[in-house]
Amino acid sequence: MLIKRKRGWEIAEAKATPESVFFGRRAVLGGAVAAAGVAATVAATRPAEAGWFFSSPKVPLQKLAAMPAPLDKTYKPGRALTPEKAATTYNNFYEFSDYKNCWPLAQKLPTSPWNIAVDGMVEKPFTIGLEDLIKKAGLEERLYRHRCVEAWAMTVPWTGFPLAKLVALAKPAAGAKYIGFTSLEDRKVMPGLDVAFYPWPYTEGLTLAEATNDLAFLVVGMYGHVVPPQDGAAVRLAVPWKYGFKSAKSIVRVTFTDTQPKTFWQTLQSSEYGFWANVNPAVPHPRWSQARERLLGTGETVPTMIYNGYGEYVAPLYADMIKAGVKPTVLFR
Ligand SMILES: Nc1nc2c(c(=O)[nH]1)N[C@H]1C(S)=C(S)[C@@H](COP(=O)(O)O)O[C@H]1N2
Ligand SMILES: [Mo]
Repeated sequence: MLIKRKRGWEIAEAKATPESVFFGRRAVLGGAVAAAGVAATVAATRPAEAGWFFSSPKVPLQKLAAMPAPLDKTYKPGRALTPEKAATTYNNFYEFSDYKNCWPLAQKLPTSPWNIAVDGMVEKPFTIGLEDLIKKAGLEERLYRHRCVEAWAMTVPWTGFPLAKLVALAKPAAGAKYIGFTSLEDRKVMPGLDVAFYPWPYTEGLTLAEATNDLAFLVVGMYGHVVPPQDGAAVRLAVPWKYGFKSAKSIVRVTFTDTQPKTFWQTLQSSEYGFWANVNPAVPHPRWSQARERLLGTGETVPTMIYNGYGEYVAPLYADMIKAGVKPTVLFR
């Protein structure tokens, strides 16, 4: 790193992680210079480091339906929940910064009102306000494991509703096969957008079959209250059997198509990040092993599970592809 910075509360975790993993995705860009540019932007805009950890994030609370919502007990997390502070102060949100401690920057995100445009191959394109959508869909709580491609992981109580409910509202046309997701791109509040080599806006995609699997969840809350900006307010995805980058944050557009949508990480580096990105401990990232993962909060490392442990629900989605001989590096990277 060209820029020396104090990581304070991050240090223990940084020590527990090889730098190649911790800084892995930045390194691929060969971007010492670029990274320095980001660091300079962050340094210029972030509050003084002293007191970060102990000052309140001042999350603007929306008047959403009551949380915590009833817990859906179908999906067992199988391990302790990550302490809230650990999960909400160690983030990937490149629109703000490629540093994990970008949460103070994200407090500028305007989260209310929040609208989602639904377009492409649907009966009739529309825009819906989030509060309206929540009224129609209802809310429930789910305890999900989350596995970042960088080999850190967490276990989070999310509040939201199945993505399938939005798909049903959208009434996709007969030929629609995929859904593309677009994240907010707001240069006034997101300094990371100035880093021009990233293919902004952040985009992701799922097949319609994946999107209507009951596990695919649209998140508006976390730990029993409104999801904080740094975790993808006002609405984000949780697709727990895939690497974390598939779970787009701060979604403003949902587009139904008959062709596989272009995604942010695949566009940036397709040899390392694919469209499918299903978790598999046996298929390494080109630059590191995926066999184990480090839990936020405790720093403990545990074995990674295929489909992040959700195989009983999602493996059938890929059975035909596997039978047809699709390469593991296509399905699991
Ligand atoms: N718009 C947007 N969505 C995003 C990202 C991002 O940088 N921008 N990072 C992704 C990655 S790599 C992960 S691991 C998760 C992180 O979510 P968290 O910060 O709530 O843990 O968000 C995903 N969604
Ligand atoms: Mo990630």
